[in-house]
Amino acid sequence: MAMTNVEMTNDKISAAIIQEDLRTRILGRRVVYYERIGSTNDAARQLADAGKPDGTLVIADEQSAGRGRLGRAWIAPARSSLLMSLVLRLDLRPAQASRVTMAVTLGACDAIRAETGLPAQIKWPNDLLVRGKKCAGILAESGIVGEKLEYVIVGIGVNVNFAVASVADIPPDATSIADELGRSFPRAQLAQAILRAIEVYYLRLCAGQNLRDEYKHRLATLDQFVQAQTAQQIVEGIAVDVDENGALVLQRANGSIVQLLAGDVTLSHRDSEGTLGNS
Ligand code: BT5
Repeated sequence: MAMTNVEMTNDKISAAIIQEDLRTRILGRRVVYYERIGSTNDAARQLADAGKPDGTLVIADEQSAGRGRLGRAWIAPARSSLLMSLVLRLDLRPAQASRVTMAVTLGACDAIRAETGLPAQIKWPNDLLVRGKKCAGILAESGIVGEKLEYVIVGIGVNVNFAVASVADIPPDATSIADELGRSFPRAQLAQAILRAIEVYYLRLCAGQNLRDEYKHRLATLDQFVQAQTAQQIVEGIAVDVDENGALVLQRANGSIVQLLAGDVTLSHRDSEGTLGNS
């Protein structure tokens, strides 16, 4: 879709705007807003290290060093996106930290669906897709002291009011809410809905419930043949399940089962010769 300027004239974000009629119990009860910052995840970590409470939110209009996983960059034009990070403190073991990613990814997915009507889906482990294109990414980073998970910082980047094709360095398999809706969408309204939706899952997680079934049902790749790139290897197989810690369970062609805790997944297909290719 050709859209050159989808920036809204009055799409302001501030701590007061986010907190107005927010109606959450924990998330966003404290908000720190920056017009421009390196990375909201770094700012949130500093606040967490300084003892700021569960649910503290950092939100920015622009990042000069926004990042994804493995040192990758997260690109967002100023005032175009949601760029925010939560300080979350809950009683989990370090090995269970990815349950927090599940809660946040689920909440963001539900809120985008409910607010915009767009068919958002989860791409394991931390992306949101609309019609197969990435519109949001989640970056969770643990704060571990000794054996204890002291906090988890979860960053959420959502492409909202810009034409993705107009921004260099954003890959072509990305999209924005505005690209998909054909009109801009108020960022603060979406941010509030995301916080409310995450909180529902977060409270369930804190109460000891598991989010595996909900997460699984929103997965774009369930029952599909996928190729997963991990730090060590490339694994191919059918994505048959997700375990309680969010690990992707793949069934390989020889029937063996592999569980992946982290990685990047590409949807693959078998061509007529039965060999594999990416789509
Ligand atoms: C992610 O990493 O998708 C996590 C992104 C988290 C961003 C938020 S913004 C607020 C908070 N503060 C931060 O500094 N970060 C978080 P990953 O799965 O590694 O994907 C990164 C890859 O996505 C890049 O290598 C690009 O290929 C692509 N990418 C970069 N910007 C994008 C965008 N705006 N939309 C879609 N894809 C993008």
